[in-house]
Amino acid sequence: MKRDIQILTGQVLAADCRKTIAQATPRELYNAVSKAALDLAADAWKRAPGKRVAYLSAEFLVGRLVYANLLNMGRLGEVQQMLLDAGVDANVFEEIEDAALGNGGLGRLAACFLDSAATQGVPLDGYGIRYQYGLFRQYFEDGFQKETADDWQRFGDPWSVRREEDAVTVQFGGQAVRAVPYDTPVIGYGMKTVNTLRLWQAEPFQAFDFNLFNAQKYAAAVRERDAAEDISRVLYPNDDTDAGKRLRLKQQYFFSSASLQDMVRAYRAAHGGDFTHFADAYAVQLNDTHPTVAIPELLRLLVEEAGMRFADAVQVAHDTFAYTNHTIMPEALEKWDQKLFRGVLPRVYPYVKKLDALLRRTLEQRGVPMGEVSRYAILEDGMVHMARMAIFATHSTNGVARLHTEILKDTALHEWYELYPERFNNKTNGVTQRRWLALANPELAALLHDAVGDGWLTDLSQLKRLEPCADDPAFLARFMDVKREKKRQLAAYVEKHEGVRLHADFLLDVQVKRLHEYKRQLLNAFSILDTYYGLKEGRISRADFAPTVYLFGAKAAPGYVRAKGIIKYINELAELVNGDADVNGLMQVVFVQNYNVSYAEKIIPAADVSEQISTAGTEASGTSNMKFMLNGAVTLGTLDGANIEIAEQAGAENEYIFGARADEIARLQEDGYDPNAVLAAEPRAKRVVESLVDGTFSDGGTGMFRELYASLTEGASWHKPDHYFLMRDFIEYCDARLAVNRDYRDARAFAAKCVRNVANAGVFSSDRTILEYARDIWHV
Ligand code: NBY
Repeated sequence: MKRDIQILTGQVLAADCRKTIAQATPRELYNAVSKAALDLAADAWKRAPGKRVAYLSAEFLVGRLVYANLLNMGRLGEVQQMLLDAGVDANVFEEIEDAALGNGGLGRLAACFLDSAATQGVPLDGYGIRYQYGLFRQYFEDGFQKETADDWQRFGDPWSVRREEDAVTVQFGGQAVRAVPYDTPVIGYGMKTVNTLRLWQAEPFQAFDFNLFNAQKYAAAVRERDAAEDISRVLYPNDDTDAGKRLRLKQQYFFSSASLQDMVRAYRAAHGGDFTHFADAYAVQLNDTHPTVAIPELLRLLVEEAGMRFADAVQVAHDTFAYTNHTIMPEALEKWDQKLFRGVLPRVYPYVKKLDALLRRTLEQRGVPMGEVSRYAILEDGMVHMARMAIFATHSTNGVARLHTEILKDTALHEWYELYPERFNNKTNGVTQRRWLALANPELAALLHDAVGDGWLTDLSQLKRLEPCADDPAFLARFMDVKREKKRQLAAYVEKHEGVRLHADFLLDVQVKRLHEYKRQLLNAFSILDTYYGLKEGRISRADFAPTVYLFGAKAAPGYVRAKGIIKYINELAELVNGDADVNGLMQVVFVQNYNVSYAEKIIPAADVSEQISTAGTEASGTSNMKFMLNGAVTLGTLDGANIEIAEQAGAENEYIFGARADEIARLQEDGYDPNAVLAAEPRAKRVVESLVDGTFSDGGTGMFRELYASLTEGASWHKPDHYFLMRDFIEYCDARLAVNRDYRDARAFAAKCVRNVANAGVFSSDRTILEYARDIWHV
């Protein structure tokens, strides 16, 4: 019998705060609705027998849970009606903070995987860290990024349950801390499966030292507590390289060890002390190298606590673990100073040494020449090489898009591919259509409902049936109505949050993602400036130009000075363009603050053009590209990451592809590339690049723009000039952008392209991805 969530909510509110739904504050309502829903999910939240997958990830960028969970439970409509009846705005929960326990694509992918596994009935649990503070909140002051702490639990955390009884001890050298799990149900669509996201919180054994307290040594009295709590205090805000910080290594070991102890304990309870069949009970996926220390930790547990021989333990680890690589950037391949590693993890280090020795013996047996060994060794030049350990000690290494996996095999990890070709495989990323279509774009979902039914909610390939609608004028008219409505909603949201009135009737061109040189937001800005000059000077016809909003959203890692310089530059550009009455009817540049999952849910459905302009060969996959496609935007992009597969699925005629391909970039890197030759030959390129230093814009005296200029024209000790080939692609990019603009004026033909994108987005569901992992890697 279906229980009434309204009655339950009313009961919780009455008990907790003696209020009715109409009287409750947003936070009280949020807690009551969440508690009521959690209660309704309780019966389904049981552990099924059989093999389970543990997805180990330092990041889960889940965003706001309440609407997504209600949607999957089939309760969203009911709750919206309940709020309406009580005279409460259905968007009341937009005040609730996102759970931003991740940086970007890698963390969001983990969250999409949780949703897909639960929906597809794959027995997968997420394991990670319950950071007290998630990714910093961003605001702009005079166009510069500023950061503040993200206290995401400010309104409570009603979706998690503290499991005191499952706490474990994690030992670092002389320090022991308690790892206490907080479990959040992961509710599959239709609620047939409810999996678990288990996040560990670090706590002391003793809240404070009473003797020190009595001696009035207050700081010393809480030192142990602070040192323990520091471990899960805050998410590191870098989305590329590890800073090599001691606390970061402690975080990695903290959740890896706690998670494995959890599995070992459950295995022992179910199967006794013989761990030879551990891999039949658990598959453990390592989300990048961040949890790789789990490998020597399992070896340690098997040898020291289960009495296994080292060689047998290695076999168990090999069968249990699999590794996903998310980057080919050589500087991003994680390594730790050996001394630091040994100092922090003295109990684990011996097992790393044994693995390294085993690797060296294996290389010798396989006839790898002595001179080559240093390219493979786990312990080499004073460092512990995590990716090498992850490839050597697991049965699977996968990339996240076809091109990315090919680059891993051909170059980045070529030597490993030669040694273990059978271990390498591709799993192209995906996104969950529940959050990114049904929830974010109910208007488009309703249109799809009428056209092809609702089967796409759990089988996205059914969108293919939409293809004929691209030729149906009535359908296209409705599609355009939806876009208009989503732009109107976005404009209202942007006005509220940025105080800027966005032109809702303009073409909407969007680049949202972390701020990185390789993602080339600066190229986008240069092209906007070139368009601005073109319009002002008559090179581009005003009469033919479709008015355009250029929207950016991006956080820069707080220590990434160049990325922060690019943010300032774009904000300066926005001031120039938006302040010029001469172009106000044609262009608007908006950089929204604090771009996050919830903002993405507003922006992506409204977009016409998806900017995916990374230097070919640098973006492993991308996932926002898939979210835009699913919501009917065309891709303006390079042949990089999953863009290639997107263009292949939708047909290249429905995207705007430009620029050097990965093979050309590789050739230029080999044979030499001279951006200054482009600048000399192409006045338009020269002019926009010079804007960094000729007084067009001000960096407030920080020298940031001059440094950016130098990075393009001179390079630095660690890289050549224009490392990401902006000048190589500049004119082609501007041309492609103008082509989009021209095509947009035929609204119906453009809408048809958009609809063909939706119709062919089926393979980019994370349901497809997760089922491939389950079949090929986890065998569940
Ligand atoms: O992973 C991203 C890739 O750039 C993107 O192309 C891909 O689609 C996505 C999912 O596969 N990588 C990413 O987001 N990486 C990080 O966020 C990250 C975070 C921390 C660290 C390194 C990378 N770290 O070393 O601490």
